[in-house]
Amino acid sequence: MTMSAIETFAQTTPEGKKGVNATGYPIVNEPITITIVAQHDIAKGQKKYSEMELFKKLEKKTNIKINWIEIPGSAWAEKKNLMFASGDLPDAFWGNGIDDTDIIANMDNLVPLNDLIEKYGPNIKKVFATRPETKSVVTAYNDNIYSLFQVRETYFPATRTVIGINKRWLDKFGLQVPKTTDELLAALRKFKAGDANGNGKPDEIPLTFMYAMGSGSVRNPSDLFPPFGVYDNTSNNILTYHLMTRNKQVVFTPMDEGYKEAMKWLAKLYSEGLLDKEAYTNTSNTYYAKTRSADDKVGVVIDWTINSAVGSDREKDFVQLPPLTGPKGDKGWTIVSGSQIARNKFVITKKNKNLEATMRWVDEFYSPITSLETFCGPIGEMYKLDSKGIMVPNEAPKDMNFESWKWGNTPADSAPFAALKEYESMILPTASQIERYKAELVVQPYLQKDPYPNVFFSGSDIEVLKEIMPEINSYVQIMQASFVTEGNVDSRWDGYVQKLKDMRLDEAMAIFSKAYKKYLTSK
Ligand SMILES: [Ca+2]
Repeated sequence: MTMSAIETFAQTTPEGKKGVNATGYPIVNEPITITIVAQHDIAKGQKKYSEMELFKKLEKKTNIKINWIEIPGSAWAEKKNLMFASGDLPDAFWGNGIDDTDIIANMDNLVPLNDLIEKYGPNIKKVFATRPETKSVVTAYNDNIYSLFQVRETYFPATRTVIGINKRWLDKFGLQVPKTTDELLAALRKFKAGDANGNGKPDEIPLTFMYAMGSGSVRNPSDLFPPFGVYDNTSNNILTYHLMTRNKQVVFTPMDEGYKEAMKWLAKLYSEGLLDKEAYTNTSNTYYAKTRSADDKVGVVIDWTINSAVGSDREKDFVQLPPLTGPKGDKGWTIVSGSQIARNKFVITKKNKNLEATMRWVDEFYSPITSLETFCGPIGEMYKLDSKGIMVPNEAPKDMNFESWKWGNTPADSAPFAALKEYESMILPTASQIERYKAELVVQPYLQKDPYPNVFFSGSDIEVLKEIMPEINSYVQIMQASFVTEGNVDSRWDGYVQKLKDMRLDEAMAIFSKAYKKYLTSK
């Protein structure tokens, strides 16, 4: 921590909560200052939080001035730890820098927010009522709420992948867009055997993907598994990869019968030369060299959008593959649990002498219009209101796309807010939101019903999961590649399951089930 930051902390807000209005504006009659620490990397051309119009508007309305201390990601861990260790704390933390472990380790320094929300959080309470899962997500295992949440639903997908299929190739062989796994298999066989790109060489790659965890999982084959009854989520918290629920029971997908069937199906594709030989070793360089090749080499691609897979020039040659029906009639699309609802976006410390005013201030971010301005961009600079009062996006300045423009004008994903689905009538989407949204509409009727939720583990449970799960996850990853590329899934399956048990999977599953039951009762 720098000296200046410590000095800033020393000038804490004035004592006394007289003059806090329970409703209406301003929130306080006499201006007050609240010190907030945030992790914030500021790219060239972007603004500090202290310079953003959004916060300035709020200061005028509420009479609450924010003394922002913005710390870059590179210095964050050290400075944050020092603040907690020394007790030299701000009034609140904002954004993405606080995680469950920080909260568990520092509960004594944090203010439980339950009563404050009840009395001074009318907007938050409204979101709790319409989205009960938001309350579950922020409720710790001791029933206290230590942090506030974020909801990203307005033009934001609940899914990770879009699958695209080469329409020129389908047309060449007189094929319809496949609706079942069998029809897809038949199409891939045609692609391979029939010189689909017409160059006289057997250079077609009927299906390709790039297997990765976390944010890289947008190019995974996971959405080819729901036809076999499994939803394999590898997108968020490394401790809860591969979990789904079925009939209120937690399932570890890589041990499920459906996953085994999916492995056998992919192994068949691989053995027939229909799957990219490098599907499990591709890097983004090798992947995009194939998908964006001018030689028209690939039949089926997996990515965030078709455009991101094949590029703007070839996008028109591809159409989206709808959810396929599997051999037993199963059909679905994986929901990425935790990408739409997240916790730990705002935390109040025991140093705060203006609890009521602080809660009223942050509650403002959960009003519909402030939520949209926080998530999408402020009215005035980035959006204008049309004659019906609908937010319409302005053109981004030259040499800047709308996304990077947004990051310079609003905290967006690093903020507490609730941009709900139903607010889509209040705002028009941007061009890239429209593309992703259209793809989402195709899979929406078939979305996974009960993904494993974003549960709150206790500190000791997190420690156990950290011991067990990363190792299991790497074993599963290696074995998926092995099952698909080497086959013999049936004969090797029992040994694989036994090995997972030897790696203490049952112990982890007991923790997952306990946390899930707790989550269901807090809902
Ligand atoms: Ca060819």
